[in-house]
Amino acid sequence: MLSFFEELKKRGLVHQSTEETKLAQALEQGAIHMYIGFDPTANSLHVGHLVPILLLRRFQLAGHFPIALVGGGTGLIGDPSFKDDERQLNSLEVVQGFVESLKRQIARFVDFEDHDHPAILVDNYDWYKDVSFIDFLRDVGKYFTVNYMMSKESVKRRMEMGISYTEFAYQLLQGYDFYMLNQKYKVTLQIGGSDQWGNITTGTELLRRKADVTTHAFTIPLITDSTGKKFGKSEGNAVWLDAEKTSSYEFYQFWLNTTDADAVRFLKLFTFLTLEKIAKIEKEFLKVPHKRLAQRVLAKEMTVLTHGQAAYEQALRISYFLFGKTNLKEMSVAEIKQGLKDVPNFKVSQDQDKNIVELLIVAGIESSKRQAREDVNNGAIYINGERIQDVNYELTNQDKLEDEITVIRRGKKKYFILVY
Ligand code: 383
Repeated sequence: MLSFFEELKKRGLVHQSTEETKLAQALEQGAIHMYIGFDPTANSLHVGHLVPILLLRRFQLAGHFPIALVGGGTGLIGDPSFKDDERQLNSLEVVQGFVESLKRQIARFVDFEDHDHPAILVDNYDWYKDVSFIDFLRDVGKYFTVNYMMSKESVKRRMEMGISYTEFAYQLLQGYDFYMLNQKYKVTLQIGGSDQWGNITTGTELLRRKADVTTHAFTIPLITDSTGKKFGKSEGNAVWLDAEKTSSYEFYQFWLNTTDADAVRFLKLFTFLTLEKIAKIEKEFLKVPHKRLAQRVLAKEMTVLTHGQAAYEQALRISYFLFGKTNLKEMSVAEIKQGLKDVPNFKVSQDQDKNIVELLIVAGIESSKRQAREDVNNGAIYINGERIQDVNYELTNQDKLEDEITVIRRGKKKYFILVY
């Protein structure tokens, strides 16, 4: 049997670490407290946060005590790590709003109510709101030279462009958090993405210098796709965990679109399927890659984890519908809208002539009457999934789904929506 740490390594979850034998030993010797931090920079986390969030869960399942830290304090400052520009400061109210959203999201993945191994949620604003500047400089700042702070890769790249004193000081805050959590909960391990190595080691250093304790740390590799691009964007947009920002259908599609070269690696990084199970899936997948078994399993696991079983089934239904396999009548308008988010919409006015040929023209679906008639005659036009071959057809209220829209399809895949 693989040890827990060996398994994490095999899954590709470990990049840099403090002395590995000591870290592996600490994990074998008994339950430890570990933490990962998330700054409230938006009202939702995104797929780039998933590996760390799921790591909290992995530690919990392995019998350790995970702590999710939400940076209500650090979110007021702004982490400069590998950021090209200085951050815009958000107001306290805005940051606190983000904190609440993040807490709710994290609770979906990590169990704060578990009897034996409850996870813990902390907000570093709880200690920063009362720390005085004088005390902080004396109790924390004194342990570090500016030279040490400037030597971090994450800060160095900002030296030419300029970095405010505020953001420069950020690493001391993250360092102090590790110290605080060690004092409060005996936290001995901090994890983060590889962008966090500098901030994390400021913490292990502070603990060594100020409290004479040895603590551990490791980072997760930066996840890139097989072309070397940073993971987590779909057509240039972030893929959010909040279904209001990225619908569960889009979320499902994002995973389904994983390339063959990435799919198995992503199963190891993101899902809770055992490595044995993943090896079996890989074998099947490699025999018939075009069936996309690995992508389908990945999309299912991730959608169920993030949005639940019902949302996954809905996403499947929407996909089938787009491939012409689900009857439109079995779908709600909300579902249709998710599936057809990017198709052209046309607002039909009250006094619009409702003849099919006329409508095809005004809605910009057809460019000429001749073409419109020809397509109708040839059976290329569908209204709400039903072929209409009569050029004299008049749309009525019966063609409105939930009194709101009509779906027009031309040919196999071209969709349009009429809105009333
Ligand atoms: C704040 C206070 C701490 C410890 C950590 C923090 C947050 C940290 C940070 N993390 C990123 C974020 O908040 O900025 N300074 O968006 C991301 N993390 C994790 C992981 C990651 C990092 O939340 O690499 C991706 O998700 O570390 O970019 O005491």
